[in-house]
Amino acid sequence: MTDTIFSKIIRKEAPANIVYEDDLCMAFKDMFPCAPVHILVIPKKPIPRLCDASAEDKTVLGHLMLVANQVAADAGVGDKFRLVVNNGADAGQSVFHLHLHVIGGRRLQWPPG
Ligand code: DGP
Repeated sequence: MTDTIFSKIIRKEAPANIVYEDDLCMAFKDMFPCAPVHILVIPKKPIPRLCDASAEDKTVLGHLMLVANQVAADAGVGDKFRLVVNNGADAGQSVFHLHLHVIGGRRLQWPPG
C-alpha cells in the first residue's frame, strides 16, 4: 500500500486536530466537514479499504466502532450521529486508508447521494 496523508497524520508528520488516540486507532476532525461534527476514525494499521480487511482485523474493526461511539459522545452527539465508510473510488473514497466518518450536529437526510 502506498503512503497516504492519514499515515503521515498517524506518524505526526502532518498536522491534524486529533480528538482521540490509542494503540490501535486515531480520531481527528475532517478537514472538509460536511456537518458541525465530522470526525474521522482510522486504524493505525494501513488497511486501504474496508473490503481489504480480513478476519485478523476483527478486533480493530470492532474497536473503531466503539471509538466512533466515544468521540460522538465527547462531541455531544452520542445519541444522534451517522457512521459512513466509503469503500472504493466509485463509492466516493478519496483517501485509501480505511476511515469511519462520524457525522452529526445537524439533521441528516436519507438516503445519501
Ligand atoms: P473519503 O472521501 O471517504 O475518502 O473521505 C476522506 C475525507 O478525508 C474527506 O472528508 C476529507 C478528509 N481529508 C482529506 N485529507 C485530509 C487531511 O489532510 N486532514 C484531514 N483532517 N482530513 C482530510
